[in-house]
Amino acid sequence: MSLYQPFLETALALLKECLPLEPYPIPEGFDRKEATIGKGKREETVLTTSYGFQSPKLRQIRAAHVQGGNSLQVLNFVIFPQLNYELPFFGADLVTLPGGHLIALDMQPLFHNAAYQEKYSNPILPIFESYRQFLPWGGDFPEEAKPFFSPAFLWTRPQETAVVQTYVYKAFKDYLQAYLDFVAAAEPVTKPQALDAIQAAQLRYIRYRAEKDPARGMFTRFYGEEWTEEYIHGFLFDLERYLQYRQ
Ligand code: DBV
Repeated sequence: MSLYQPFLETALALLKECLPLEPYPIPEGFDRKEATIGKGKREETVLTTSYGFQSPKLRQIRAAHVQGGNSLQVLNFVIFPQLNYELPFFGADLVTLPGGHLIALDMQPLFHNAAYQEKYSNPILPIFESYRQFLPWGGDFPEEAKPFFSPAFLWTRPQETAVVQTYVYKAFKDYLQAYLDFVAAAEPVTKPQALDAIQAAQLRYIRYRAEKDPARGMFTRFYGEEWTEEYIHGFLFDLERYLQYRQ
């Protein structure tokens, strides 16, 4: 079984327990995609499966699960709130490559002011601190990505799979539970100016992630450019399409 299957199952169970979930449409041909890579003894199948849900306060809850054998496992799980909530994004990028694991977990902020940080980062800091000794800072990451992370950004590169199965798994659950607490408490925003600011911040984030998706190269090699671009813009980071078509 894949390393990240228990993460996915736990997340979906927790979401179902806390929220009235409806399916979120996945474009045809993107819910499941398979490719065979390598030759002879090194032949591997890479399977990518997609999951999408929505709830009254959350526009899109989506996961991409890549299973490519022992040296390639990914769970990218992101929650995009409705545009009338100032909730942060829940972002998890759990990546296993031949060189080891790369773990990014955060409540990604819409805004960087003291009040926002007080509301959406400070409550997470005790959780963040409790894992720091087991999940040390992962070092360099792209400078231009910094504005999209919070002070509670858990970024770590464990060598051992056992660390992923224990501490990372627990941290993932704790962050998601804390996020669901934020969702439960969130009140809709109604002021036009505040709504404009939310939409602008969500667009900034989605454009950055679609443009810089670190999985683009991998997906293009496996499934081709056309499939990959459509997957990125039509499902993984689809806010622009959503705004175009919702009228
Ligand atoms: N990352 C995604 C999606 C993925 C995915 C949709 C479905 O956003 C996988 C798959 N992330 C993925 C893979 C790699 C990374 C790396 C396969 C490894 C790429 C490689 O080494 O070839 C956090 N993810 C990363 C890195 C970071 C993140 C910082 C290292 C990239 C680098 O060093 O260049 N999560 C990622 C990120 C944001 C985020 C950049 C920005 C807001 O939320």
